[in-house]
Amino acid sequence: MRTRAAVATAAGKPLEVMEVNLEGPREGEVLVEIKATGICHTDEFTLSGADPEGLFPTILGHEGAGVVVDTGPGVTSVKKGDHVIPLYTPECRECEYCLNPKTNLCQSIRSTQGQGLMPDGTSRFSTLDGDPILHYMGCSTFANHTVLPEIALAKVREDAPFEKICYIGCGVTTGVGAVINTAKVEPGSNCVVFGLGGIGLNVLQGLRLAGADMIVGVDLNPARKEMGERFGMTHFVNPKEVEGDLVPYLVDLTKGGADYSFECIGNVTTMRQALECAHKGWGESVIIGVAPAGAEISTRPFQLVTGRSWRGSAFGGARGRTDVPKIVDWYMDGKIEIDPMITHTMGLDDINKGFDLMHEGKSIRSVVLY
Ligand code: NAD
Ligand code: AHE
Ligand code: ZN
Repeated sequence: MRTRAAVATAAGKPLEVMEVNLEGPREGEVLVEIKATGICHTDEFTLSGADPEGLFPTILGHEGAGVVVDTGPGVTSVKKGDHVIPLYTPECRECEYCLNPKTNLCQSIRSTQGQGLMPDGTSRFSTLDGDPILHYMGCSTFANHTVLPEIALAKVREDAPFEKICYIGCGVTTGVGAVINTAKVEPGSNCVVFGLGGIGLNVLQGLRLAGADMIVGVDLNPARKEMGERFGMTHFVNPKEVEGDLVPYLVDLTKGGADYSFECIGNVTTMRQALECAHKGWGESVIIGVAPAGAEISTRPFQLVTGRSWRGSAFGGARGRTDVPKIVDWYMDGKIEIDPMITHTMGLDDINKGFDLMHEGKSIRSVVLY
């Protein structure tokens, strides 16, 4: 079939909206019509050329929601008409990783996914001239139709609006999940969140849900103060307005250091600050931000010797097929908010405007509606 897609032809270039060919689903695969997709900072990161796994030409996008249109042979867990959220972290429920309760990082298709290919090593997308176009993070939600393995689809309730729940495909689950699944924050904790964008605001609402006491947000953009307060932030710190070093300022503010800190920027300097503002003896710092190719983190080992620990969280530690439908329920039950974070919507033809708004710091989430 043919479908419309925003194609990333090369690093650093605007996306090009065009008709592409899409082959139907093979064994264990599913054809999905994407109804809405968010634009995450990770799409921008890969498009910029900073992602060591970034390959071109490709169809980016990994924060979508849609409807099953067709299924390949052997598919049993979803059927035509089901509402689904694509999962860049699949859940096969069989691999060594899925069988280990300590991780959500299913590895059953990770190597082909990282090469922009389906599990059988081929791509379903091509140009109208027949040149292959790569998949991205196993999702490619910047195409109106896409093909995914069934293990990479969470089936969700049908009364949930696509244009909101697409955000659960990455940002919401990543932020809320990092608090609940990864850090397992206890009520009464003092916490610091670096970066109050599409991920950091969801960390804030996760902390509110977990019953954290002090919730400090750190961002260079003053407009994020009001937004952060809406999602439970109790104190805002703009590093530009702090006299002297940020770390001792945060340690003082949290009366000895954060029980938990979260880095939601992707900057190795703020990763170090997040670790070092954690409480001596027990403070845990969770890295969520994705740093550019070649970047490395550093700190004095004494920071760890004296009881701080450094951790990371991918997709909020969530097992997608199991946890994503529950997060959709939380949204539908009013337990978490999504609507105010979706600051802009646009059609596929205007997708590059979504990237501009992100660069300008004007949007939290832009959502493309098909
Ligand atoms: P975003 O652009 O919406 O937000 C980033 C925020 O950080 C902005 O508010 C910006 O003003 C602020 N900021 C930038 N530099 C800063 C600095 N030096 N000090 C303080 N604040 C600063 O991005 P996002 O969509 O929220 O994504 C955040 C990061 O999380 C990205 O690196 C993204 O790739 C990553 N991410 C990781 C996962 C995961 O599973 N680990 C999932 C999604 C996104
Ligand atoms: N390809 C990059 C790393 C990208 C990365 O860290 N991705 C996160 C999800 S970001 C979603 O917005 C993730 O889940 N990683 C786990 C995985 O297996 O990719 C690089 O540095 O090579
Ligand atoms: Zn993302």
